[in-house]
Amino acid sequence: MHFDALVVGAGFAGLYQLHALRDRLGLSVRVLEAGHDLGGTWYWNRYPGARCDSESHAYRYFFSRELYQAWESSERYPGPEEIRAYLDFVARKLELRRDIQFNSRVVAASFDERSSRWQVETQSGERFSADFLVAAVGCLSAANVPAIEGLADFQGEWYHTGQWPHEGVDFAGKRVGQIGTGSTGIQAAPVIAQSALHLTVFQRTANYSVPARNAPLTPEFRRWARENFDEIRAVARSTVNGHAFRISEQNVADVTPEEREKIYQAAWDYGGLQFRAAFHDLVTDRTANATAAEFIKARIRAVVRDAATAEALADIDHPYAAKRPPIDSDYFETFNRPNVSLVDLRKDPIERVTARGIRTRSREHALDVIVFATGFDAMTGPLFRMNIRGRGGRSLREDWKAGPETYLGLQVPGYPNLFTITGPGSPSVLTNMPVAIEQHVEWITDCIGFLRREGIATIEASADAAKRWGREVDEAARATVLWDAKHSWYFGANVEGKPRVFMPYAGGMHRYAKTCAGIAERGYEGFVMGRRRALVS
Ligand code: N01
Repeated sequence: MHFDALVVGAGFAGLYQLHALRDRLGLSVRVLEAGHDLGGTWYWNRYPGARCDSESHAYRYFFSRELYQAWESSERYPGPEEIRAYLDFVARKLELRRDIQFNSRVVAASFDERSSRWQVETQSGERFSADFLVAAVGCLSAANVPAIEGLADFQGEWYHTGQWPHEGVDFAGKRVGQIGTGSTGIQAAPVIAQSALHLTVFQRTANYSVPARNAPLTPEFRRWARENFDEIRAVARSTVNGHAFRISEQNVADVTPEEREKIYQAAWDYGGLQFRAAFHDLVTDRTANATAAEFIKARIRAVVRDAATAEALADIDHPYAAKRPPIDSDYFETFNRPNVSLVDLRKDPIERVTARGIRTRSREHALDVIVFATGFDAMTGPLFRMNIRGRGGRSLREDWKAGPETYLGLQVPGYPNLFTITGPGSPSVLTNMPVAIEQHVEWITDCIGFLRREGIATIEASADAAKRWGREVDEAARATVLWDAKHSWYFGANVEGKPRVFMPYAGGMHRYAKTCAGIAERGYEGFVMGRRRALVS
């Protein structure tokens, strides 16, 4: 079956890409989705406590005022069910489902140079071809279960948070071990602890967290959001991170220590990712950052009653927000429960999983359930899973052995007509994702529209442009404290054997969007265009 464009993935990115290519350009489009339904990350991530860290009035599409104003969010942060309901509402409004094929995991995609077409195969052996292939596979969709010796011997149940059973997991009366204290683990632990007999949290790297302060949205706020669509969108599209809040223009050094504490306290009380916006220079100045780090560490010590546990939780070895900063609902408070304990893996590392539980250096922890909140093979993993092959049969996995090489995170040299929405080298995971997704979808749609109008068959990033962009991605990260946390998944450090390359673009969403727009205006500078259609035999 041939289509003008194939889109892989039916999350935020795939749905909007389908709408844009089909309804704006009039292309024939098929979306291939591995899951049984739409939702992308929110289809898979149904673990206890799962909730978006972006606020509901910003975690939406902004491309249509009508869509925006027709949707009502119920809480400050939307949960997976509400996000899936929202995406279903969008899909119904735009009649998207008829062009989406579920249960269709792409297992191979190769570029045929003779026809300048992509040949795509799904797990069930179905084959498709297309002029354009758009990977809308998300950045965090390839679950990372660490290769801990002995897992096959474990007699209990185990789950990865990113592949959570749809029917849920009953923890009542069970001894649960949770490995991982990233954004996911920090959300999951308080909820698991409520029903488990005992929860043991295995912490490798202590982490900052700020209270989310989730709450139902008042009718006044919902009305305000509806009526202020233009302003909310303008803010989200003009900040470094795509969120609908402004970042303070004040630097830490501009205020007295007393004023600083008041500002942090107010941000703490307000809750959420806005804590990072309390001062202008928190992610660019290490001295400034240290004041935020100290403030949070002091809160941890104040909340957690057991001194040794408090010390292990506050023993954080990287600047605040150098790793993705979680937000929580009673995470640190959870360690005051009598049925919760913490194992500091830096002092007492895991040796193996046994039939009965997890053995650390000092003892065996008997468990009925192990929860892996161990994150993802981020950014490159979802692309590798598609076994992408470009010109001359070259493989993406091989080409990226030393780290991803892209131009703007949108295209890869040697892979014509392949677009990667929020690919490595773009702001992606450092932003409120729908904003980054919309910018990419619109750029890709404009680009394909341009190619069709001009009768150009192929577009491909030049190797030089990709090299130059790689240096910019590197320099942008070096200018921030994100460069300091070499053990973060931004560097691929959570997956054994993965090259340590900083993957997202840390120069800011607004600056990036301007760069992309300028490149398009200058006739797609840095891209190589292929033969005109008329010449294709
Ligand atoms: O994954 P992570 P995540 N032994 O990689 C530990 C987004 N997100 O699923 O730090 C022991 O951050 C690992 O330890 P260390 C968000 O972008 C969004 O929590 O590598 N421990 C770490 O503690 C986020 O950043 C939302 O030393 C091991 C944890 O597992 C991203 O998803 C919610 C280990 C993994 O943390 C990923 O978050 C949730 C091992 N072998 C997530 N391997 C919302 O918006 C790994 N760890 C709500």
